[in-house]
Amino acid sequence: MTQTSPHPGASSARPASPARRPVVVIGAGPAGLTVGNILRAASVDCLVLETQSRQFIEQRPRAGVLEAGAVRGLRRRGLAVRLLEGAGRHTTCEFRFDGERYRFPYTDMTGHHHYVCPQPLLVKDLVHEYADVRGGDIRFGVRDVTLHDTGTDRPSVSYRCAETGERHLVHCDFVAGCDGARGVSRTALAPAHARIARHDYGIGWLALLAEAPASADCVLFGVHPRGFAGHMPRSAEVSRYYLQCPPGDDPENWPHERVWAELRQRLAAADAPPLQEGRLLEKRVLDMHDYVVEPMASGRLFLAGDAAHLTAPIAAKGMNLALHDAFLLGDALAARLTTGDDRGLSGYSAASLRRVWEYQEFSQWLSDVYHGTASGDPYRAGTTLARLRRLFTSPAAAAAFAEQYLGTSGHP
Ligand code: RFL
Repeated sequence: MTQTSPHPGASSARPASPARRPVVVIGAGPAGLTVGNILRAASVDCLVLETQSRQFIEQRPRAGVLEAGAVRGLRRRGLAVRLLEGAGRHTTCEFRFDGERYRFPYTDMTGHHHYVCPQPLLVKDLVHEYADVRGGDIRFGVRDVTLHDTGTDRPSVSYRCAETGERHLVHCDFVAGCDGARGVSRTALAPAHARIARHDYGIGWLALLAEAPASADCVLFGVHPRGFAGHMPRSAEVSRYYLQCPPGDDPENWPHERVWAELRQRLAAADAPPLQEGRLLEKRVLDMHDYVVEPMASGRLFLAGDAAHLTAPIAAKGMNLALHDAFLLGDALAARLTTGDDRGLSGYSAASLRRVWEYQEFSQWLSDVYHGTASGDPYRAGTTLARLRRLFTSPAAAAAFAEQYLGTSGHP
């Protein structure tokens, strides 16, 4: 069993790269920072390597909705406690189709709700806790991160230092690959042992951030023959919108006027208040696709979050899954390195993948609902509307949807 070494301190007077750490965590997103924080709380030393600057990751806009289970998991580990105390809550969502509004008050139905938590705020909080409070070692702006010998008992990770350009090699017992969809960890999995399942929806979403207050008191889903439109209130100043578009579309094809005209049409419904329009702060096209790596571990390398699986933002599950993985992996690594208990690590991949596949299936289901009426296929349009109406006429169908939407299905 590996002994943890005394910790050298936080970020200010940064010592030279360590020669050895029990764990090297690659990537400082929600997954990597949560794993790092759990390890530090257990007095296990680790090194977090991140290609971007601290300022960049603390401002990168992405997710905004956390499930109650993820919030419980963070609280239990003493993470983001104050941030989440002040977080807003979503209790209802509203579907708009056939020119009507259909409210879905899931908290009244189930007692559960979502938390509004912009990802940059969570990341900022997790970096602060890891580096400034728990004294964790983190290197920003690193280059050319390379994993070595992860199939052996003596893995290592090398990287180029941001300031000096020097190459460093860090020996470790375990590597946590938390470097997201575009990282390098996934490529280090032994090809003979890992399978990547992929799905392409053939659909794009224009993801927009508007400098405008919310246009509704809850999340809106517009299911329209011209394409899906979504609205997610974020803060008093900024709101998120989505517009279905062709995959690979150029955001420049969507000038201000076209965006708002299209949102007005797709979110139109009887008695709906007008949209609060504003300057567009972000405009990017996301091609909707999913992948799942199975198993999520090989030798001494364990993947977590988007590095292991991508769920298109259709069902807003990615950050929640990343945190779920990180809780399991952080706890398992801490148990292995402090008591020698190996059970968490050996069951990690199977336990994570159960929830991953559950959310993949929900994402498929929801994609059919969101995009069916715009498919050009009258048969799909008809079945989509039948599904939607059932949510508002069948308590059993409503309960099943609420369970998956809230992430409470089969989970305490
Ligand atoms: P991240 O957040 O991508 O973090 C990975 C980190 O690794 C760094 N990195 C490397 N570091 C070292 N070496 C390398 N070679 C590296 N390569 C990359 C990166 O710079 C980065 O800092 O992955 P993580 O931690 O797995 O977290 C996943 C979530 O970020 C992601 O699933 C969510 O953002 C998805 N998502 C949503 N999830 C939700 O649960 N609810 C939502 O409402 C929601 N909305 C969204 C979303 C994702 C979106 N985009 C942009 C894809 C909305 C959008 C628009």
